[in-house]
Amino acid sequence: MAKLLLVLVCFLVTFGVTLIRTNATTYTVGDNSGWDVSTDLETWPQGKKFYVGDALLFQYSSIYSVCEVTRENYDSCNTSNVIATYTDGNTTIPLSKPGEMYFVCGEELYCLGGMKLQVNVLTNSTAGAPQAQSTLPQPSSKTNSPSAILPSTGVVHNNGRDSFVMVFLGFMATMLWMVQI
Ligand SMILES: *[C@@H]1O[C@H](CO)[C@@H](O)[C@H](O)[C@H]1NC(C)=O
Ligand SMILES: *[C@@H]1O[C@H](CO)[C@@H](O)[C@H](O)[C@H]1NC(C)=O
Ligand SMILES: *[C@@H]1O[C@H](CO)[C@@H](O)[C@H](O)[C@H]1NC(C)=O
Ligand SMILES: CC(=O)N[C@H]1CO[C@H](CO)[C@@H](O)[C@@H]1O
Repeated sequence: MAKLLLVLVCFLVTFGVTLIRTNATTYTVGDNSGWDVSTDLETWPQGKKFYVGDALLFQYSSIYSVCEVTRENYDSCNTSNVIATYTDGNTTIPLSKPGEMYFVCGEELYCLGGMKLQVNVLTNSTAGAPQAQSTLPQPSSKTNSPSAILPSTGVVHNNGRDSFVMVFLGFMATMLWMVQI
């Protein structure tokens, strides 16, 4: 019985970690309005948390472009020296490192008209999840408490972002506990 349980726990942990790791979010900039001079791009990022591993999807018409720029050039809408330029109309930009990222429209006038975006990319994602393995129960352990069986609390530290996973793992832990009795 203990062996079966261990296998189940291993499976769950693996499954849970996979679930967390594949939970990268792609944000469509401006939502349905897209990357457009009429979109309120200043308020769009508010209330959102961008993590390393997420991505921004810029959707825009061919009169626009997307330029990643430095902070100085963002402030002044200076696109003479950009980090990267995209013009394909449907651009996915991965948020691969923490820190501020700045985007403007390549047309200075649109940029001055508010077509610019600043996002703060956070590190507090679940990338370090495998640490949960160190708390796996020993096969000889005779504990009956669900909290001892499932090390899920060690997995997630990001303000309820993956609360679905937590609830799911908690549910499975309870199920396991009942099966064991
Ligand atoms: C724009 O930035 C470049 C270098 O980043 C600088 O050489 C140029 O003077 C700037 N242009 C304006 C109008 O500020
Ligand atoms: C735009 O890109 C996204 C992600 O790469 C893709 O899912 C979507 O189908 C694309 N849309 C169009 C209109 O090409
Ligand atoms: C992670 O989030 C906590 C609070 O939720 C915060 O105190 C901490 O500074 C964050 N760490 C990083 C690296 O962002
Ligand atoms: C499956 C899963 O956990 N999805 C979550 C991914 O993260 C977003 C927010 O960042 C949640 O809304 C999803 O529920």
